[in-house]
Amino acid sequence: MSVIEEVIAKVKEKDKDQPEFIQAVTEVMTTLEPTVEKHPEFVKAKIYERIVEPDRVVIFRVPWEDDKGEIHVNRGFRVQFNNAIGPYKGGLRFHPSVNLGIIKFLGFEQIFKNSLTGLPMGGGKGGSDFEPKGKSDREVMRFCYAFMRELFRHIGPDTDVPAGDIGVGGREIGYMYGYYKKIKNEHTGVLTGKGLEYGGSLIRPEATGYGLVYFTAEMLATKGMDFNGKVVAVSGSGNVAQYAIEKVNHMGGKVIFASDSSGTVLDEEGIKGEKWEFLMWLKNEKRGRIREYAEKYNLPYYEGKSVWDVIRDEGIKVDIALPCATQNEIHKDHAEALAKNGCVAVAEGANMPSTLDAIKVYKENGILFGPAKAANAGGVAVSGLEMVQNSMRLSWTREEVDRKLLEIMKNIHRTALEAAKAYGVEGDLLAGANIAGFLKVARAMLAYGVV
Ligand code: NDP
Ligand code: 2IT
Repeated sequence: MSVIEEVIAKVKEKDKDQPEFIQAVTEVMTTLEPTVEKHPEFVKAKIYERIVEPDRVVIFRVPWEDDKGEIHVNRGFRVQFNNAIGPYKGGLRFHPSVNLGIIKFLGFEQIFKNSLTGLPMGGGKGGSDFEPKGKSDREVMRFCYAFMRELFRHIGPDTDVPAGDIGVGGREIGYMYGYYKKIKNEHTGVLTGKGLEYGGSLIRPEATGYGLVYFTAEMLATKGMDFNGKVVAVSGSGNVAQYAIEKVNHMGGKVIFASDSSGTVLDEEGIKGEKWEFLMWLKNEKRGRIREYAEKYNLPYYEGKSVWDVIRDEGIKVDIALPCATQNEIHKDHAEALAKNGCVAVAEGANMPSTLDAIKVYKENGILFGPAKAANAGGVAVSGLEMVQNSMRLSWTREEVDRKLLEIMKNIHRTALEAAKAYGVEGDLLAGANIAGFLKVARAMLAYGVV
């Protein structure tokens, strides 16, 4: 067995109740095979074994009171995975599906993603099995306070800097930051994604979606293509999806799908202009369902189906797929349907939206593939820029931040391609991103000795 196979086998045995973590480790580790031969020093220092073990995991009780005075108890998590190259950095997810394995997979991916941005950030992730849907603002506020009542002792601007993810947006960051500031009596950059009035960065809300489209444009350019006139499938209708749709429109593409966990709408005219504004209002102000978009514009709605189910079942042709909802939304049969219908590129806005089998199908069919840790790194990159602005106590303009974001996305694309070439897997963005992200962290770990 190779070193890599041994590491995967050990994780499968030790963390057998964590399928998503096993999947993420398998995806990263198998592509690191070419680094083993070139770096006996990593093998000797057991870097591969060490990198799959988090620095620490904090699990805590989150008791809170609803509007009727009834008490609820949720479980809180923060996985501080690796701080070799900077303070732990990564989002918080509030969703009923959250468990240790999901937070570990996200934290593990974050190590390599953050490394790829070129900014000094380690990898971490956290969250809770709390369901924000259907809760009043006051209930969300009490939950966020209760969550921060424990989390505050584990984080800090030079220690660990959380941000948003599924179920955590501007509202939640506001409540959590307000509570942290109150109990610590400190106004520091301990969270990113803050409001503009209290230390947030321009373009942070847009960053993941915009960055995804910038990255995809780089991928397309390698084949002499661009977004102009392309039909695009975006899944989800949250933060990442919303700004991905906006940027595809800017670039001359047409987005014909949006979805949520209840169903999918097909809008063959494209989600643009006043319709995009309505989507923003529906999801961010009203906090309604995508079904209401279909009803308002009298469009086909597919209850209980994902975007990828609809493409498969209805045989709909799309040129580009941008999954922006959640992990493992694209399975093998979905990927086969995309290939059959002429899709040329898949770039991941969500974290690990493609199963390992789906990724194989992309490869076999020559579909350009932009893996999450490269394609969606724009969000955390602008979080890094928010940290810089907080430290300097100044704020950059929209144009400055957007220009830096574009530069970073281009750089990630180039770095991944160069690493792929240097390690004998030319053109493979997945392997290249994993290798490039890994090398920086591994070298730092090596420099520290055995800690
Ligand atoms: P939001 O909470 O804003 O939106 C999530 C969207 O995905 C909603 O439309 C939601 O539908 C849908 N969704 C969530 N869970 C499921 C599920 N289990 N099945 C089907 N649909 C689901 O989150 P974000 O837009 O921030 O995050 C989307 C993805 O992007 C996640 O994978 C996240 O990890 C990743 N990401 C986010 C970044 C960020 O900066 N926010 C940065 C990098 C990656 P519903 O409303 O019904 O729940
Ligand atoms: O998955 C991710 O990169 C995020 N949710 C953003 C993390 C961050 O710290 O901005």
